[in-house]
Amino acid sequence: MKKFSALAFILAIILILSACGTNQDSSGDSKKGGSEPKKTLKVGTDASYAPFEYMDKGKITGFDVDFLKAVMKEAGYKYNLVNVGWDPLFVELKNKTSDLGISAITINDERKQTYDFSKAYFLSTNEILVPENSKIESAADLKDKTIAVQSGTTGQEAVEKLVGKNNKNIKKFKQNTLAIQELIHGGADAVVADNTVVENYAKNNPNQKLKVIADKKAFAPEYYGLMFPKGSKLKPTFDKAIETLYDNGTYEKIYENWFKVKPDVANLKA
Ligand code: LYS
Repeated sequence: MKKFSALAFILAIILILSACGTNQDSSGDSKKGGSEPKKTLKVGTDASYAPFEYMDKGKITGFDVDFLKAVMKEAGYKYNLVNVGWDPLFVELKNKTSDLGISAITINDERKQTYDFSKAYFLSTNEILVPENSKIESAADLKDKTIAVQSGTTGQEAVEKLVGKNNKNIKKFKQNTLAIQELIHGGADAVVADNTVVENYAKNNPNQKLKVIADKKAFAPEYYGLMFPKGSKLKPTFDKAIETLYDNGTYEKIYENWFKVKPDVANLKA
């Protein structure tokens, strides 16, 4: 009798456990049928960098936002996208109070020491935004000019390389939109930021009479990635999801929707 009830007990446990497994699978949360329920991820961003992430009618909108949605669907995660701001985003990921960040974040060696990155998902480079009548023609002309940048960006870094790290002519702002406002109000001669962002601004605000200057010799190509706390277990899952979006045409669709041209997926995958 005792033996029987012990057996029944074990059988009951096995039944309960396998029922849990089925539950997980049928919830549609997990494509791989992982044994642990997936938590809702907190994703940090700086929603002042159109067209990647910006506020529109109270909602965070942009290419990154659509890309993130597709990646999360593919990876089988629920998430909350939170506008934490640029500098705080790095703090959040360092302290692991966010699970990942998406914010037109350039993958570079310095950041790689403290954070992990996904595969690349966007090709970018810095460019110079100036008034239409500006005499600035290249990065070399930025010497002795007042330059506005978003602090803690590769734009700031590039400008420091050009004019010296502690140069007083560099004005740093918490948001790129504030750097552009400084230019418009005459407090700066130029803004250096990601090409897509400055081109987007000049095009969408024709009455501000701005133009954009590219300088391939001064500004190197950069790639955006999702940024994770160092050692995050999420990286392989998200790399795989991004690869799938490249292969099944979803990435191309989202990209074309925002930029009206086809992306160079082969280059991004390389
Ligand atoms: N891509 C640049 C960087 O990672 C600028 C990003 C700014 C985002 N608000 O530094």
